[in-house]
Amino acid sequence: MNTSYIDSLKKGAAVVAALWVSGCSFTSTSAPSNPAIRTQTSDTLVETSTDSNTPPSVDNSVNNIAATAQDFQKVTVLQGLEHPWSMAWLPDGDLLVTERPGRLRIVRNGTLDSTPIAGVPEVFAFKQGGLMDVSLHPRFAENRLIYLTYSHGTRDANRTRIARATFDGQALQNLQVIFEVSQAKSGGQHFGSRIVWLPDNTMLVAIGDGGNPPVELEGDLIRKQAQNLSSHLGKIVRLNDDGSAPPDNPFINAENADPVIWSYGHRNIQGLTFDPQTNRLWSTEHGARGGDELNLVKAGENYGWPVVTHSREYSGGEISSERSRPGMIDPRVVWTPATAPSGLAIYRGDRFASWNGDLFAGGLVSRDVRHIELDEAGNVVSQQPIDIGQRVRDVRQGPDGLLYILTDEPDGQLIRLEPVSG
Ligand SMILES: [Ca+2]
Repeated sequence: MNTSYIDSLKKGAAVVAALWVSGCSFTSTSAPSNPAIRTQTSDTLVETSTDSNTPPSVDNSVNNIAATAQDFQKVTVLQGLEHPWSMAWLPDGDLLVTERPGRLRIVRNGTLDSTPIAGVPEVFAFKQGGLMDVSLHPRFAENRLIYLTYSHGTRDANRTRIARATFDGQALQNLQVIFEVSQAKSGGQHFGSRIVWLPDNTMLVAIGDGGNPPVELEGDLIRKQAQNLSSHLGKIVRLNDDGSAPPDNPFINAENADPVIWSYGHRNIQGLTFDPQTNRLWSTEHGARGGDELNLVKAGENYGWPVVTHSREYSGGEISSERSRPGMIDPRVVWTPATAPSGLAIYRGDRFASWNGDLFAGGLVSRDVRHIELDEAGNVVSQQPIDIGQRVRDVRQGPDGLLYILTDEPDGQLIRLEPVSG
């Protein structure tokens, strides 16, 4: 990161309006580390999402622990974004933001350009679907490649796609679809589709299970595809940058398994982040009614859905009587009631020294960001809500070492958390 890069970010910072500022000081208590903390919050949940719920009775052993005191303020950087979904910084400090209805916006020198970027593919914008993730190729400075995920098709037949294009600073050129989910589905639920790059320049992309009952595929509930290794539904897939399967994928030689599959048994991952310092991949996944999960994801593993789950049907009935099973990986955190987690960042920086190595998970229904403190071994030792008061769709660490938040609203905001020196 060079000096001019930081300078341009600071220039952007100078024009923002601080709509509200609220310092927050965490009190400190202690508790033993626990690899699977089940935390109940006192938040009043507002049911505005298809993935909202009321709490069933689950074994909530509350671990009310606080992180090291860290004063910070929340600054509204921008507003007027229509259901923003994801963001990615360009090397010059400008920021790309997707809007779910199908627009790619750009923030130049701190100001939202009124003209969306041309060349975005036509998207199926319905319910949870539309234009979703945006991500830069790790070697963007050389190849100018940008990756987008989006839903494509109709209400009767749609699927998640990944496309890449070169960005010339004004428009996308040479758009190419490099991947699409193997089977079409109906309805507007559970598309995934976060992108994360690994150090070897392969990409991981989360794909949702296709939807809730009564949505079916091949005569059975579509959610069962999460356990079908020949389907992309309910998986994390690992791809080369051109969409092909890397030869060292876990199921590359398995019979009747799709070679791009990295992990399986996922319902709908909406937060995904890779920590290069520990080589750990973290995900947040929606349950139905309760049972949202934080998972530490490893290649080739089964994360259980819908065979084991803490979640219940929206009607209240059991999805499964099993919460855990040998050979399936238990979540590190279960959120009941659901937070509807979306957006996940591992913080690696020095602007918030006490937050280094911690996770920050947005919540659509909880309208907050959960600060999840990890120990060296990756065990969750505490979590604290940072109230945002709006549906949180994405959380990212900016190149300036600050945390940025997108809110999923018709007039969505870009919010920044900044440290306040005591
Ligand atoms: Ca699970």
